[in-house]
Amino acid sequence: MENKTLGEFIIENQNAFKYSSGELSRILNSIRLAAKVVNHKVNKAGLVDILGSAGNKNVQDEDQKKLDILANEIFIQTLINREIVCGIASEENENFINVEGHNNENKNKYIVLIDPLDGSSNIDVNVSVGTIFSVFRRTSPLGSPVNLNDFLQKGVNQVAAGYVIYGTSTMLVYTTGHGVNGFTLNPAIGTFYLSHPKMTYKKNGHIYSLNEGNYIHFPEAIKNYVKYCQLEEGDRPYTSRYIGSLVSDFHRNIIKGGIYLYPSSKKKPKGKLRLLYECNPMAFIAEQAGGKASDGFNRIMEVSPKELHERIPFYCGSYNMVKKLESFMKKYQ
Ligand code: P6P
Repeated sequence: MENKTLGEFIIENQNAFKYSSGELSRILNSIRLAAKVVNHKVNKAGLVDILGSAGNKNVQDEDQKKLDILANEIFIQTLINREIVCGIASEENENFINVEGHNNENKNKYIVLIDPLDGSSNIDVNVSVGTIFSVFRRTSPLGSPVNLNDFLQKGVNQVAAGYVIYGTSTMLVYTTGHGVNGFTLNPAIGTFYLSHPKMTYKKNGHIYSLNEGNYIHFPEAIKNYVKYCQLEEGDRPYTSRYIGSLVSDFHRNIIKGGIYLYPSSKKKPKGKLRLLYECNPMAFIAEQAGGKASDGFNRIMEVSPKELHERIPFYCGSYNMVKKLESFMKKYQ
């Protein structure tokens, strides 16, 4: 029997979701549509002159690639046009967006946080990039404008999270708290098919992913952990694999087993990754796949956010590997 499509899967599982009112399904469907449009743009990038810096800087003071801007606009417009969310926050926007409904009556209850094109520094060198999204129920009263606290919720409150990886094939991987499922796009007909049902981490992986170029700036605990990974002992040495695109490194590790690390350093005391629209959604997916996500000491999804674009050290992957990393942080910190 032909593999189930993402559309069929969303409908089938809508009833399993206790708050199902169809709104969440419509959000997932609009992300599905936007992902196809961005995929088309990303795949064409080499052909059409939309590569290279757009000359602007985003809130992270990083060069904005034109595709960053395009992907951001596509996801935001797709969500706004369908009037299915009351608020949106994006890595590319300094402030969150309050979505006005018809005659200013917006009865929608969900907000979406998004990193529209993560790993964008890889765009020009034809390496996989991705989109990361996180969905919460608003905490402020229905019908009123959203406020910052709607977005500063702990990751444990997420109702859905997922990523799109624009790689050798384009995949959409997501969870609504009932496990993790991966869908591969058939570009010939523009349909996502269930290709990776019930994605689950190996408890013990043999891959570690971090930018070892920052080694001298790492905390002592991380230096010792890297040496531990490289030691000829037991099931080690591990293999070092680092693509420099979170979605790609995460995706390889959830399939093969492994740990992704973005530590704090002297240069980046809070690390580089953003808590709200990178670490929390990836942590939700990791935990739903039997893995673990930590800031080195605490469960990522228990951290109380203070700012929209705050950064946090991030260790995520196979359960026992992250546990081991945390033991190093405790012992050497
Ligand atoms: P570095 C991409 O910019 C990103 O946010 C993640 O996708 C990636 O894992 C990381 O930063 C790469 O950062 O400092 O190693 O180049």
